[in-house]
Amino acid sequence: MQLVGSTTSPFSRKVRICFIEKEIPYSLLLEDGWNVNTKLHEINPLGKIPCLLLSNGNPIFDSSVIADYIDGMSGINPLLPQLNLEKAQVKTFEALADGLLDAAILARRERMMRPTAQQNEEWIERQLSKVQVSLKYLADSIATSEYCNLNKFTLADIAVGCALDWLDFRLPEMNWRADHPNLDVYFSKLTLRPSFLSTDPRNVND
Ligand SMILES: N[C@@H](CCC(=O)N[C@@H](CS)C(=O)NCC(=O)O)C(=O)O
Repeated sequence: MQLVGSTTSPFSRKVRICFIEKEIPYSLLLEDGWNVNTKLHEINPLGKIPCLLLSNGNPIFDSSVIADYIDGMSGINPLLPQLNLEKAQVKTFEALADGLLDAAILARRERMMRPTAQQNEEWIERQLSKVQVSLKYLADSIATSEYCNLNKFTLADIAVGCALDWLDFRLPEMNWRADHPNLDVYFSKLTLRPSFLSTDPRNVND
């Protein structure tokens, strides 16, 4: 099984952490989703990473579907609860973390791709305000808990941890710790997990 992804993509990181937590071997085929010459659309019509290639060559995307699939591959260290409502709550955290990243990435790409005078500041602000509101929602929901859901490590924590760390990595000026010190406490414990340490996007250059 091959995961087409990158070491800096937060969505790729989310599924890599799932593989590690579930102790399932995989190989990472490096691909930059933003490269203009990418051939990604040949395996994922949306042209995005991550994309999981099964042994028969069939693709599975996007990251949320891949994460769910990985969790179902083995009974050890379940990342999604069995109960329908609890599972929906975990997946809502995942959707929030992924959506926060979508907005933050859109804002960053607008800044990166155009000269300052041509950037649409209103668009950037619109995206960044989604990030701010989502961070407040996360801070209020997690409060002083160790995990997002019922004091148990789940996919929700993987998704939220990847999103917070990506903000540190790519948009450090957002400085979410200043507004939400409780998220800092939550995040500091989470990032001590070997699965987070071994997928730190700062450790490689690509
Ligand atoms: N909803 C998708 C988002 C994936 C995504 O946005 N990946 C970025 C890299 S971090 C990408 O490949 N972007 C290329 C593009 O949008 O053209 C998922 O969860 O897998």
